[in-house]
Amino acid sequence: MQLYNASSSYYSMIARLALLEAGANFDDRRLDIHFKKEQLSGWYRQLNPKMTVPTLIAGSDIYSDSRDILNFAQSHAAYQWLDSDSSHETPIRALQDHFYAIQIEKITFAKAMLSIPPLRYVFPSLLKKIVKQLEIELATAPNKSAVTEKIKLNEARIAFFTQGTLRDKFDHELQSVTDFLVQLPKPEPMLLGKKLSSIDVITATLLTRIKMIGEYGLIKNYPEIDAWFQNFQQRPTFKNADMWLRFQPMRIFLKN
Ligand SMILES: N[C@@H](CCC(=O)N[C@@H](CS)C(=O)NCC(=O)O)C(=O)O
Repeated sequence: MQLYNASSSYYSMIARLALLEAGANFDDRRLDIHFKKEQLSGWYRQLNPKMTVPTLIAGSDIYSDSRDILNFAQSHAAYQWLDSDSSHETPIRALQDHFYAIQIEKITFAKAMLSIPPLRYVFPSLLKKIVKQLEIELATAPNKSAVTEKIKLNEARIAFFTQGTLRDKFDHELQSVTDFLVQLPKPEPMLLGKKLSSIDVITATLLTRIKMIGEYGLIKNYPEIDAWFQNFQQRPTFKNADMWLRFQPMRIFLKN
């Protein structure tokens, strides 16, 4: 198995942590999504037309979304994860749906722009460059609809970053994190019971990101979830999954 992913990427962290927790062996292939923009390269588009990380190749199967990789990990783990117990299927699916509705990219970038005001100009102008490049490619691209979708996505990102009040939009998006945490039951000792589940994997990734952007204070109303997360960070898988509890700009510049 090969996992194409990026060190700083939130959805890649879900994939890394899920596969490690499932005991799956995989080649960890890191991409430079910031400078070289390898997610936009021709060879990668063949694997993942949406041009996002992560992508997992498992034999002849290709999983090009972190949720699919999470569910692949769950079937690999079989009875070792609580997900294998069908009585948990409905609540797990509902929590996964809620988690995947959180706009983490907006939260992360809005926080960065609020903290470092010049980024309000840097991010939109970088995105405009990508849109221009994709528009040039559109004429000759074999998969025109994928390129059109990517242009639309980047235009939506530019609109979010440039229109309206950033602080209000940030607060609104951050509320969805609180709404997710509120639904979690009291850990005993894992989030949904004795065994680990996919909900532990995604919640650990969410709290990792919330910590990285300096918003971990919102956990103060959830001391049991805080205690669960402190314990979770001690797991070898958490350390091996390269979870970014703090922003590491040098690693981005050094492309590792
Ligand atoms: N729904 C996708 C989202 C993946 C995604 O947005 N990945 C980001 C990094 S966290 C990415 O590849 N960004 C680069 C880009 O959009 O060009 C998933 O869950 O895998």
